[in-house]
Amino acid sequence: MAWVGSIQLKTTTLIFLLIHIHHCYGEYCSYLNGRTSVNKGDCTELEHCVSNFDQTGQCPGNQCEPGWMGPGCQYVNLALNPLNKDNVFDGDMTTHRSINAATVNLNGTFIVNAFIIHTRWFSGSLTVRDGHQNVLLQKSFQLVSPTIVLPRPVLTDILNMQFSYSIYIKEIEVFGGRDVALWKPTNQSSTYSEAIPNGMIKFSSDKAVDGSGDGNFGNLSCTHTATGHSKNPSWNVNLGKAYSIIAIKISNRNDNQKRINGFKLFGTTENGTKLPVYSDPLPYHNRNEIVLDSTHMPDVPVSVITIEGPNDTEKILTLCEVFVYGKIHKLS
Ligand SMILES: [Ca+2]
Repeated sequence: MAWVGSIQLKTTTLIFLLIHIHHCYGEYCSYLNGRTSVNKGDCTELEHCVSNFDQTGQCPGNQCEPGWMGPGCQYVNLALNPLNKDNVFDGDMTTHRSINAATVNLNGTFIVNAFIIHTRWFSGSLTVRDGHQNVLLQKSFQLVSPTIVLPRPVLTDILNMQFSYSIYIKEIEVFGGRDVALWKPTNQSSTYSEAIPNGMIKFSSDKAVDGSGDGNFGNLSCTHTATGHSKNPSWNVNLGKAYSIIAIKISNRNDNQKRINGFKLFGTTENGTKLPVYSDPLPYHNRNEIVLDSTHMPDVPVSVITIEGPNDTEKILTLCEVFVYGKIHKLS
């Protein structure tokens, strides 16, 4: 009887837990450390909060993971790139310096909507110019870590910021896009699967838009087309509507990195025209990620992104994530 009683107790506990989970999270996107993890059909964004986001989908105190910013921490920080070798642009709030001017190289031409200047206190004027010295903003502030929205989105590759005096700055983040491919419908020409003790694992096409760029193949967040196919492998994502694309970042695997070499990327317009966007050049070398900035992007909005695999001997296309940063018109 004691054994039956134990089963009954466990069953009761399980039912209680299920009711508790449903009560707490049923009406909202579920989350783990600020990442939406399940019920994603009801969620539209992946919040990159430091802690769990609240019931409105916003991050408490707007505290975002390094490299992310904006409402719900869903926008990418364009200042965080290898060309800005300065502790004002390293994504680390514990490093800082005192400056009266800053030049942000965006590593490509992007639409910029806003930026955040993380400082102790700033009471003075700020002038922001683009790479051609056109004044984009001139304003006085009395704020700690002001979020500054430009009067209109600006297409530029450089931002020059001039402060009225030297101020202590922990970080400058530049707001420039959101991943419009996240959780959108995907397809691939074939799918590789692997046997495990309790069934099969499929390295399906949706793993390239699950929000994780984890390059460890064993962590099950990368796609893989079937082996032994003679035709060129391909993968695509349907964005649902046409977006002006400002950049695409492809996360590659940590191993077998050469499989991405020689890929071709296309964008398809809403009227069905398939435009060549990028053709991977020779010679090849190993890459953790491939960033295609706006200089590669088509001039017209596209609604489908297609990647066609290399025509090498293996003919395997494997992608850990395809981040497609679409143009944003406003902050919310
Ligand atoms: Ca992934």
